[in-house]
Amino acid sequence: MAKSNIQMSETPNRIHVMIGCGGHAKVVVDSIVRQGGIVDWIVDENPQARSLLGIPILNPEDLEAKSLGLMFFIVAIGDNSTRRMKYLSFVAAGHEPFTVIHPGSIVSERADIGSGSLVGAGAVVNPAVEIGVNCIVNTSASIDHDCQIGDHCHIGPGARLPASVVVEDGVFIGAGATVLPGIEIGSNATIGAGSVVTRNVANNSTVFGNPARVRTSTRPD
Ligand code: JB2
Repeated sequence: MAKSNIQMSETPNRIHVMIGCGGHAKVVVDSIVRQGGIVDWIVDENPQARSLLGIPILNPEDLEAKSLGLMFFIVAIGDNSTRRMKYLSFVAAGHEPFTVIHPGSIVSERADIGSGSLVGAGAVVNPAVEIGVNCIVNTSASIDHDCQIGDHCHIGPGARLPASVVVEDGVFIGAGATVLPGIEIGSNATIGAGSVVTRNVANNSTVFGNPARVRTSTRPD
């Protein structure tokens, strides 16, 4: 069942933190506020950062020093590997990821959205879709029936996955790309913006163009 797992009324004293204070963080804060949630603190390693959209920023050591106990968190960093690393370290420390679904998105009750993921404004997630943990379904992305998205993926703004597309962990699909029905995209692959993907994509590959062609592969499959 698609739903946010912000549970403020059940755990009113549990602090909500967001990791990251760059461009993507602004989008995530706005989505959280629009769904009726709050962010108590932002955590970021940039020592110059003081606040974002009125929310105070702490560096990780200051957050630790506050001894706030177990927290709800979301990682608001676009880069998949950085977001994955931060997510795993917060989970390992016992904190609980929360999911953010912008109220201006359309998400089927028959879709599954993993914890710590964001579904942004104008995005559509149709029935029988599974989305893993710590993903970004960015602004106006469209994920149609029976698609399976792994963990730590980023489906870029306006990207289109018409049906039954399989996306493994850590994949980045650039803005406006289209992946044809039934295509499989291997883990940590990158799909360039505006590409049309007509063939399966190997793990760790970078493909782009129409039709999308392989440009690099950092590791043999
Ligand atoms: O280890 C790290 C790290 N730790 C904290 N590596 C990187 N690259 N960044 C780290 N950060 C924090 O993430 C930085 O201190 C900074 O606050 C934030 C990255 O901000 P930036 O504006 O560079 O990127 P972003 O992830 O917020 O947004 C990117 O991804 C979005 C999806 C941009 O490409 C946006 O245009 C895009 N919409």
